[in-house]
Amino acid sequence: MSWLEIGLDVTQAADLSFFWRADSEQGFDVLRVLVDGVEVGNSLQRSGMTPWTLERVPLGAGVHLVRFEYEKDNSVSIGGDLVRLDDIAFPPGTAIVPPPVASFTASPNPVSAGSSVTFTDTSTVTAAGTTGTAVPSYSWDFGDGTGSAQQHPVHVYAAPGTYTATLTVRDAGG
Ligand SMILES: [Ca+2]
Repeated sequence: MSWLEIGLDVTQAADLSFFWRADSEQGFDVLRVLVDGVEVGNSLQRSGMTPWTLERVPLGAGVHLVRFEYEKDNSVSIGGDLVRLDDIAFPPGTAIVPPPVASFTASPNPVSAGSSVTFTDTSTVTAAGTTGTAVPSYSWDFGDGTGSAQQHPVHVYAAPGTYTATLTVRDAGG
């Protein structure tokens, strides 16, 4: 699957517009458009051999994650077996949301095996969305084979050792 994601901070509700042109077999390879993780329009119509087609997607004011994804069926290949996108236009006054910068603290550190460590998220999220995939989400890897999706998790290391914890933050910016 190929995809393109754009985080948008929309100040005034208006349409996102874009042109697409499919060059593939009808109904097998489709272009999906998702706003905040929710599919919009009819992906089955964005398929087959088509001319350039203008499509508009209404966006409300606020932070949104727009995702274009192209799912290919590799068993059949017709034409270029691709879809093209062009002239993606945002509502006036829209800003692109920059990617978050992940950071955290761990306390206490070091800690005795069997005692709890509090991880505190200190990441920079420029513009937080309030719906679906635009909402910041957190993925922790504690380095001992376990993880968490909480923003500020508490973890207990069972065995002594040195562990490297990593945090991945996702939001409308990437
Ligand atoms: Ca195909």
